[in-house]
Amino acid sequence: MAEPTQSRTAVITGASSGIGAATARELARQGYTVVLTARRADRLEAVAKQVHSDGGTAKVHPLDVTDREAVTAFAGQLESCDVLVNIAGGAYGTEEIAQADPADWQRMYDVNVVGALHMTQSLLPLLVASGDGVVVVLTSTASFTNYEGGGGYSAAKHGAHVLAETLRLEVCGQPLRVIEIAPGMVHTEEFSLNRYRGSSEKADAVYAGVPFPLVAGDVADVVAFAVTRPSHVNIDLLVVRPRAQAAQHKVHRVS
Ligand code: 8X3
Repeated sequence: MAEPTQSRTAVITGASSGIGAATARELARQGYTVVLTARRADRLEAVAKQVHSDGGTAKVHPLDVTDREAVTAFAGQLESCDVLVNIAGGAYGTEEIAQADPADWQRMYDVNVVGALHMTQSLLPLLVASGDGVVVVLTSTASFTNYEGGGGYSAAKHGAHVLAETLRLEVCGQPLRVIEIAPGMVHTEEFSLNRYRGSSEKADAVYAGVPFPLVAGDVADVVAFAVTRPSHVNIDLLVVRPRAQAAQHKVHRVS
């Protein structure tokens, strides 16, 4: 059974939409005070409203995780932090290596890896001081495999996986759990749209005919499950895919 979560604080990055927003709502439902961070203040306010209407407590803090100074300032004004959920991330472009824009690769590395590094480093003292801290890194099945046109994203997600694995080794013995959640195909509002540079036709084609791809709430449910285990239980890595996706290239579609 999960331990009581009264008055514990969870900071969620990428909380303005998709998996981040769903995770914030789920953790709030489980009794956490959630601190919502992402760049878009208006979207954060909308998520906070949903949390409040569910009966939860949410605070909003607009933040770009790639901006080190802003992250340091954010951490400096937090009184406590028990859980950090690193969800901010994304894929930009589907070009193969021969044509890929290095700027896209840089951007993906910055948000998926360096952003999580900034947040984790800055909140580590509070997480350890809580006596039962949890760091979640949301990676991807792309952290463990490669596919054509996915090189930059996969490289970044491999990096995020390394961050989680290395941190777990380095903090062993301290009151801190490090959890990696690696989802496969998740149909969210923005992920594929960003990857396909705003083409909804191409973004929708990714999920065409797939009976029940995962949705944001499915992943939020898994994150909340992992976070709310008793404090001696560390779920190192949890891979979650829709039943229709047996492997990256093995997707069942119906016409
Ligand atoms: C996204 C999963 O299958 O698009 O993190 O690489 S996939």
